Amino acid sequence: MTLEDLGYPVELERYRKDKGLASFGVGRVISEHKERYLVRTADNEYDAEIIGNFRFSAKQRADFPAVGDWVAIAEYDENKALIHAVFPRKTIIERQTIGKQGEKQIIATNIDFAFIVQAVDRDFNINRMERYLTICNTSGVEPLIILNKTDLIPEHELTRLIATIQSRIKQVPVMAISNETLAGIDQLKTQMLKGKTYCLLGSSGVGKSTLLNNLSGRELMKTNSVSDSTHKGRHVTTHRELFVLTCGGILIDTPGMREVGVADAATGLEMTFKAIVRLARDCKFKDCAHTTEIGCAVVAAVENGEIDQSSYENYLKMEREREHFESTTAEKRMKDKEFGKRIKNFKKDRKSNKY
Ligand SMILES: Nc1nc2c(ncn2[C@@H]2O[C@H](COP(=O)(O)OP(=O)(O)O)[C@@H](O)[C@H]2O)c(=O)[nH]1
Ligand SMILES: [Mg+2]
Ligand SMILES: [Zn+2]
Repeated sequence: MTLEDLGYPVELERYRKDKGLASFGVGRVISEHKERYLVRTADNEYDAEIIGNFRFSAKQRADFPAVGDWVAIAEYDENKALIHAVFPRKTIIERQTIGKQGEKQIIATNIDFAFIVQAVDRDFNINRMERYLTICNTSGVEPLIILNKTDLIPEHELTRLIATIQSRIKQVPVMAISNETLAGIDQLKTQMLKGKTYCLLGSSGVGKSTLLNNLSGRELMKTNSVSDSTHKGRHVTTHRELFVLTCGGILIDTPGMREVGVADAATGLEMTFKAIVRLARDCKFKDCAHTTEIGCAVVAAVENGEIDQSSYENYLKMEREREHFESTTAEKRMKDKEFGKRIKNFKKDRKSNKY
């Protein structure tokens, strides 16, 4: 395997030399478990850890390596290595960390395309689709909607679902597949580009791992939602999330997500809800909440059906989440600053023998 097969971009070669990292090996993080990383290089796979220095200089969670990252490593033993640096990321797919307000969690990095996977049975949910879409749009990752398990519904029902999606989500391709009958799988395969990185986004149980296996033609990933939880307990070296497919594409299977909270997703929201945001901007009222105001352009568009009511409600919900995220991080920053000041004053006072 070459680094190009793993998706290595030429730009990083420049960066590597400029930063004096040329003497280190280069690899891609293919899984992470409790600060242990599995790193794939051109001809080896390493069980890697970050150098001690790294932990001290890292200011936040996001500074640590994540699946999809390119890293500079040094081998210290057979199949063991230390990670010295994380190369700049082209894209970062992240969401609001569950239970930790104002914090972001990286799902994967250096992704070119995302497959937003939903099953056509009970999982089907356009609001959630818009959520994933917002996350993709925020990070500059090209989305593609995949409807799976089409074997479970009649043709006309599928046609209706696709029409429903397209009336609300414009300009995002929708593909229908079945892992059971393999309908649409070959077509999907031919669309995938060599050296580009794809990631699978979607709830647990929608068929992401089964799709990965079908795209690779091998049993690479354990399937069914039950095994998702057992993956967590497994040793890092047996658990992989990034795969190079025979079609040349690189595919990342992320663990299923129960919640997809949006973080600082202003750009993404604007892209996902273009029509709504545009109308809101042109609204004649200053400080309009665009909810009940008579004469508001957005309210009028919802009323005359130009904008889908549920899409609008979904937008408002995510916009509130985004605002909440922003105010919590601002608060945190303020606290950190005050804390920093107190320490500084304390040191000053100590110098002048106040203590
Ligand atoms: N009927 C049907 N079942 C599927 C299809 N794809 C996956 N499944 C089943 O759905 C369950 C969850 O699949 P899995 O790939 O583990 O989902 P993941 O959690 O998204 O990775 C498994 O029992 C699969 O066999 C499909 O196209 N049709
Ligand atoms: Mg899975
Ligand atoms: Zn308004």
